[in-house]
Amino acid sequence: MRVDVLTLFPGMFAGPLDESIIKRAREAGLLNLQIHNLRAYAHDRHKTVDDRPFGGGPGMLLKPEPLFEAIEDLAGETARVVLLSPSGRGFSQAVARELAGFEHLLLVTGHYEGFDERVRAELADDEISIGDYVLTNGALPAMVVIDAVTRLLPGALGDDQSALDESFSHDMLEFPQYTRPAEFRGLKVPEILLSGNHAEIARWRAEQARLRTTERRPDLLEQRKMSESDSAE
Ligand code: 9D3
Repeated sequence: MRVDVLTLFPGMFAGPLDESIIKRAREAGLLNLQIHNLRAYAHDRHKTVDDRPFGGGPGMLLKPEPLFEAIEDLAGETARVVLLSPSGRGFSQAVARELAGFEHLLLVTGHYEGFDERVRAELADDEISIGDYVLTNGALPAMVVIDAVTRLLPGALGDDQSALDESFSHDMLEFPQYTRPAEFRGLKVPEILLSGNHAEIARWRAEQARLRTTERRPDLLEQRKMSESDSAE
């Protein structure tokens, strides 16, 4: 998969995408990632990329001209153009799966108060937010999307890890896990896990997962009920 990123802060991308699974996916040729500085597409000698909103109000907007030229240049006819903005639809595992199905993504990150609306209307295929909190710009959200999408590319994960992921869908939190030693600073591992009784262990884990999900993420159980009733004839 090819992923191009258009950003005012290319320096933010050095580091997080050069480690671990993303690093390996890039080295293996599964991910061809290129970071582009929007400022390189500015027209004037001051490299202006933003301006004040018509009608007044706080902050600045990204001007249409550099964005149009950059996106037309980088997207060609092939790329899925995805804006990162607080007004986007919520990112999720399901959206990551959708994006992983495209051969070429162009992620366009905003800042300040956002994009001139004509960019949205004419160039964007999708617009994504990673959650309801305010960040300083869209660089970290773009990296979150790249991370979640890359690990879904065939061959990016070890076989055991991907198989594990399939059986454990994202509608339940994980059960508590322990490793050696069986007692640490007087803190004991639950007896059942040392019993060797695999049926009992499976039952205990399922119960713990459900208790934890009820406590922390009741919304996940509600979604599960809804998808169960959806699929019942
Ligand atoms: C006008 C009020 N603000 C919207 C909540 C303006 C604004 C604040 C921060 C516009 C852009 C930003 C920078 N954030 C992003 O570009 C961004 C983001 C985020 O802040 N939270 C979650 N997901 C995303 S994706 C892009």
